[in-house]
Amino acid sequence: MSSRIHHPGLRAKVMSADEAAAFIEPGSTVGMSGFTGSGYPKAVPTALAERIKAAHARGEDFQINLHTGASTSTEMDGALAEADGIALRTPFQSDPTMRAKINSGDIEYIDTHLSHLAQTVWNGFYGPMRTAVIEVSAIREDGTLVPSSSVGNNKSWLDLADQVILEVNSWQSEDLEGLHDVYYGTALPPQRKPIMIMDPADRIGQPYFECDPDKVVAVVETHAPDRNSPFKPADADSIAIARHLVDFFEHEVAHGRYDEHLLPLQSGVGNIANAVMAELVKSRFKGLTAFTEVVQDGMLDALDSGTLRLASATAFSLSTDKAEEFNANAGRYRDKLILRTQEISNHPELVRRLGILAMNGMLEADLYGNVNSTHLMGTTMMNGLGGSGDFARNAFTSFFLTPSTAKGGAISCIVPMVSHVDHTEHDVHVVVTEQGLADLRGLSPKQRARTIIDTCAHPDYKEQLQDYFDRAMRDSGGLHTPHLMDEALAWHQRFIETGTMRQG
Ligand code: 0RQ
Repeated sequence: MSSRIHHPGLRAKVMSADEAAAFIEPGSTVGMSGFTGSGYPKAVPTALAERIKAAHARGEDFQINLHTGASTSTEMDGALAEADGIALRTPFQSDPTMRAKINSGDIEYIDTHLSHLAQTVWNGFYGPMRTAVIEVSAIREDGTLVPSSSVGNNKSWLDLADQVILEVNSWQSEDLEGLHDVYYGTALPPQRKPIMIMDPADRIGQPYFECDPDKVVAVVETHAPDRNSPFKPADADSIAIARHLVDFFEHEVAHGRYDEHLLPLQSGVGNIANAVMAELVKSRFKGLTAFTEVVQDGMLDALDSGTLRLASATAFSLSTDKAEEFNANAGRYRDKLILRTQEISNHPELVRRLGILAMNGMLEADLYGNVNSTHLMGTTMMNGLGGSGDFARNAFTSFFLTPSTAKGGAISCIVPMVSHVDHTEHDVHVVVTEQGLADLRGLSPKQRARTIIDTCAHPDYKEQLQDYFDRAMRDSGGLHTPHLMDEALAWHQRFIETGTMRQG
């Protein structure tokens, strides 16, 4: 029996993952833990997928609606999608099988701002939540729960669900205890109060989840690592993008808009975000803070080097090696890391007050600075917008980053008109590609278009974009935001038909 379960009543509820999965009913709504590959339940989802497959083999219907914090893993999202066990998924995913079934129309997916999901579930828009399946790193004697490597929406799922299944994962470091800040002060309007965070280091909650032990129907013990996908070594484009950003930070300090400690950083997921942290570690900046969603490898390095003094997030998203290293030294980070509930880590009130520098990846931007983060060629879901919108709209400066081309140059990531809009031109201050950085602040639409073509477009597409813009200036109905409406999305159609956006 695990030494991590200190509550006698809950110790008596330990059972196998198969037995626990039997509590989940067909057609019900389930809230599971998990955020960018960390802190998701490791055993019950796989057991549930097997149960669903067996039910389907008997000719019975069995699907659930699934809410999480964000993306999980192949053994959770992948297994449940593979089993055709999901009717509805929110709010973010990145698993290839889940993505394929969303795009084939077999799974309904609602892509939503990560800070919004809990309140929409509290408000009943998705119906009642029957079961919560939550990974924790320990159960304390009084029944409170030590969170694991992500906090996400777990507090809300534990509060809302009729019944709770806990997974206690002894792979998670015991030194995580004390690192989390779970806020119980959120209320619905008109009872809302200000959220009293003035500095990313402020703590306003408690390190544990509350959970009525009588609601817990099963406790499952696991010893399994998080998903921990490896990062590719930074490529030339990522390094160039990161360098443009660090130069820009120097420029803003010189103009007195940021001080020597810049402003709290939010950095999205992926290799570019890691490269940005690596360039910051090489720079002269020290004592910075991060108020962000996810702690990646680069952020731990920045904490080690003193580049960052503190990082506040809702989850880890570490490579395998870094996760092992972190687990061996978690105590060292106790005063430098805070994991919060995602409605607080991503809260627009806090993003605006703290003056966040928000850096997020994108698929494409258009001449006017509208950004598509989610839809390939306008119709195919990639991952979801995640927290990018929570941060971008309220950021002090919102940056969107991408290589200038994709698919070996067949796609220009700067297009006349984006094929789907996640972030409007009003929320996008700076666009960065390896070619350069376009500072759009204070520019009118036509000025923005000229700046983006000049600084961000790949040389292979510059002339084509300039030609489009020149003809739009001549033939557009209105000249505030000039477009050729019959041609604005022709680049995407050309790619679909010929495999390239290049004109013949
Ligand atoms: O596909 O690997 O098959 O070639 O898209 O592109 O360049 O590797 O970029 O991994 O940084 O992802 C927007 C998806 C960028 C990510 C997105 C193809 C490209 C490649 C990935 P291949 P890259 P990244 C807070 C922030 C939304 C969530 C978010 C994302 C693949 O940043 O999910 O911001 N963002 N969260 O070839 C067609 C284009 C393309 C394209 C690239 N224009 N058209 N395909 N690709 N550009 C954190 C959280 O919320 C959790």
